[in-house]
Amino acid sequence: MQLYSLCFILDRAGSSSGHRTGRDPVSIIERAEVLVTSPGRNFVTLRITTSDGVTGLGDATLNGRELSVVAYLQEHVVPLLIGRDPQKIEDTWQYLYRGAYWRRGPVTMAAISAVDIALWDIKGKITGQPVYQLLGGATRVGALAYAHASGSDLPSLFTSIRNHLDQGFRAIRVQTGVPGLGQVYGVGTNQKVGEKYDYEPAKRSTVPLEEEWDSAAYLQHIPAVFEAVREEFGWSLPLLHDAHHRLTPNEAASLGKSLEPYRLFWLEDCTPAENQEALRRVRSQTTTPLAIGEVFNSVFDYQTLITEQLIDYVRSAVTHTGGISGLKKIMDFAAIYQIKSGFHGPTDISPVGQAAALHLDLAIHNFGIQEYMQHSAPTLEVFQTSYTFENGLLHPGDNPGLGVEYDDALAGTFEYQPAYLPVNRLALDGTLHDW
Ligand code: EZ4
Ligand code: CO
Repeated sequence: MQLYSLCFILDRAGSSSGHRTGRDPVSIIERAEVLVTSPGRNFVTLRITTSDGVTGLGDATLNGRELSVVAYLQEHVVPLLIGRDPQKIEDTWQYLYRGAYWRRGPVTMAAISAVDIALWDIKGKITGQPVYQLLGGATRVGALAYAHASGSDLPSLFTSIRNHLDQGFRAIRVQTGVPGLGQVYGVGTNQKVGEKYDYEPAKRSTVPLEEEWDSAAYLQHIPAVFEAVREEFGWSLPLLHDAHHRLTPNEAASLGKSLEPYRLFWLEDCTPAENQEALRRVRSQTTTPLAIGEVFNSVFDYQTLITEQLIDYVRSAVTHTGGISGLKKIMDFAAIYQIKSGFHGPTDISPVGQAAALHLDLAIHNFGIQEYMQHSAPTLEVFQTSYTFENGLLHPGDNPGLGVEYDDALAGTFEYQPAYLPVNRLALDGTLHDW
């Protein structure tokens, strides 16, 4: 008898589910499909289907490097998923991260994110609960969202801010052109009065566009922009600004100081932060709150920044940091140091990734703010969402799972097109400059 049960266990261990943690699964992962569509910009989605016919969606979009994640998923992840227990989210996460030998990196982590998000979606549908309930339930009524306002000059910037305030936004990111420079990244087409935000289009080109940059001209210009915005819109409106990693630590410290009088909600990506120690210089020189992390993909990218309290906000996306499970771990670590969330939510995070962020936003205690750029109409026809925006707050809705549906037929009409983020070179001499 004993021998029989031993054989039984061995047999199960060798079965397609491949591991022995707990009870036999009620259902198994039967199919995992990597879906690519381009309704205005490229999105990569993983759809996992269980033997019970439950489906879950995960976002795997890595802007400008989309097909590398498609290959990683198709060649190295999908074959490992088939036969696994869809309920074992944490075990699958560890299996793909710890078990891969090659840890971290944006491609690997975007792939793991997609699996993790899709499995949370499935668990929600199996249990009949929205994902935020499974994460501990709501700790707030909604997630404060911030919009992107921009203009090439002050009048067009003001129009853009007013348009967003009219839509109900209660926090605004401010970006402008810089005198003497041409197109500046993050500054959209100038809006007309009452016009809805012109979502940041993907740059559809087979090579990156090149833009000009001049840090001295930028540092000279930006404080005056914030002075003008405060004069026009008052002091109670939370204002944010993104420097897109362009400055040295010393320049970043100087910008932080010169913006202190305008009481920013945050200054984002003031300097490239792969050298985390560099932020000590910035932090010691200014009380302007700092947000970093949209290009990070693991807790180790944040280790010094968090333990030394060199930042105030974690900027990661659920899509790039190992999914809901990965980002939740980072946020729990950050909470000990009074660091809050400010999850990345541009239009290159798909509505699936955005929905996943909103469930996490609602559940974690150390929520700060959520970026909300609003996807284009074609994107929202392919990805039908249940999240709402009211009174400046986002809510993920109460559908079981994430609350996003994918329209296959429509998605199939939008073929992938190579698209790149721009690069920038110094206006002075063409030197390729930091992002
Ligand atoms: O440049 O999402 O804060 N938001 C940003 C974005 C990023 C793009 C990169 O893929 O900086 O606009
Ligand atoms: Co940014």
